[in-house]
Amino acid sequence: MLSARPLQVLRQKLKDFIPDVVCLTATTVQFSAVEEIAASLKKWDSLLWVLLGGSHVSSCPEESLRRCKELDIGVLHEGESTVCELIRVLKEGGDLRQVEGIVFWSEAGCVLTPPRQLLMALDALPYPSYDLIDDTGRYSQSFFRCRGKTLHMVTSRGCVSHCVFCDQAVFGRTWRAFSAKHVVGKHAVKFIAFEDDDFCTDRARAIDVCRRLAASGPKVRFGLSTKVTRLDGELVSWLRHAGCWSVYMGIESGSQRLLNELLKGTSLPQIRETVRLVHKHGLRCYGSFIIGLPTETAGETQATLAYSLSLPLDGISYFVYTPFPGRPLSAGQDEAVMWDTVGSHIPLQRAYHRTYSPRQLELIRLLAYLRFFLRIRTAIGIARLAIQAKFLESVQRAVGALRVVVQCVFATPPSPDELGPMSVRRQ
Ligand code: B12
Ligand code: SF4
Repeated sequence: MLSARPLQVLRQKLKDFIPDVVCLTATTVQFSAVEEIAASLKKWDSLLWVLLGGSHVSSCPEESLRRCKELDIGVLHEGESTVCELIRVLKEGGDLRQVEGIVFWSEAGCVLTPPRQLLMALDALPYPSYDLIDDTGRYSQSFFRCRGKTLHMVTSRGCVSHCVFCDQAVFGRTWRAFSAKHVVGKHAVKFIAFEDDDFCTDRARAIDVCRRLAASGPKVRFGLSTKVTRLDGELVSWLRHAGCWSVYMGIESGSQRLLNELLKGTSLPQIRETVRLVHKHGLRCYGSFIIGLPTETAGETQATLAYSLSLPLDGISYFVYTPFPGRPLSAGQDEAVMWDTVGSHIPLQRAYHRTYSPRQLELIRLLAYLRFFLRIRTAIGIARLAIQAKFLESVQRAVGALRVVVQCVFATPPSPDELGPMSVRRQ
């Protein structure tokens, strides 16, 4: 739910600017906010073109337009070329069918134009105008902000892996990247959060980025996400040498059977070894886990929690499994997701699991976090971090994160009978 305030701000902007086209973006959990915004936009000016891009509409184009009647056009997959062409066609009153990679309604029904080819030469895209961001802190997660002025960058697109829960509808399975030279431009920041799906897909490029970062002016610290299978001693040394502060890995489960089912391509001993390696080089190591996977048994949930707590991790995320649209739902359960009720303000997902109720899953998650944060190792790490960085900000962050998890536990879980039209139910 949006508060009234952003809508008021938006209305004022519309009055001042009088646009012809409004572009919105949304992941699945943000879609309910899009519905609200699009309805207001059309109420204020019925002649506006309302466009939506991002992961949700790319995953389920027709369903998105069916669900939100105020959306005129969905922009699928990569948007840079499409939006330029689209604006030209709208301006000239041309034929929308000629624009690749969009979805819209015609009198004959829903039209899905052929997909647009992926952008391969990413360096050809205009360099972002970072100078237009007056206060980078406004757009940073507080977690990174406490490291100083932070920039978030996505330096590659696509992921070659096939983890079954992961939505790759926007950038696909073909990996492409900005060159190391392009990545290490002139940034007056203290910290870069590399938000790539898998920063180290191309080992040589990752080392090239490290080499250039190490050689460039004042030290910039950075954090990245990568796959467990990418890291070896030499690469981790390079990361350390270049100023890497944290490495985030999707570990997902403490059950080998579930790792195999997710097509992670990892093994439990290998994960442990990699976490140790990262730790040994003095980098902070973060791991994320999923609980409530479709065929997960109570024993496997316990195994995941025990395994997660047995690793020398500095930070942890536990997510409740949500089968996002477009991803295969694993076999063997009656399962449903309410896309229309997931909140955009908290990452609250409600999947119906055969062993657990949504509330039980949230409770397991809360207890897992408590167990992690009550470890002496974690407490020392947090205290150290708080001393190094801004103490108050660190405390606020911890309290904020805990509040979200508690909110998830006490939010009234909807019953399966309340499922809305966008729910996905196993046949
Ligand atoms: C970084 C990141 C985060 C960060 C954001 C930090 C930050 N400061 O931005 C954090 C950690 C907060 C986060 C949280 C979550 N994330 Co996230 N995240 C990402 C990640 C890795 C990069 C996002 C990004 O910046 N991409 C680069 C931009 C340029 O891509 P883009 O937004 O898709 O835009 C392109 C096109 O879609 C298109 N486009 C987009 N909008 C529009 C609009 C118009 C009008 C046009 C023309 C074009 C257009 O043009 C762009 C350029 O081609 C993506 C994966 C990925 N590779 O994109 C996942 C991803 C977006 N996240 C995902 C998920 C699931 C989540 C969470 C739900 C996790 C959780 N369980 O809590 C939350 C939800 C947050 C939310 N409110 O939506 C999923 C979304 C799947 C889905 N169907 O919704 C993704 C795709 C990961 C995945 N593969 O599963 N995330
Ligand atoms: S979970 Fe990570 S490694 Fe797996 S497909 Fe998604 S982005 Fe790639």
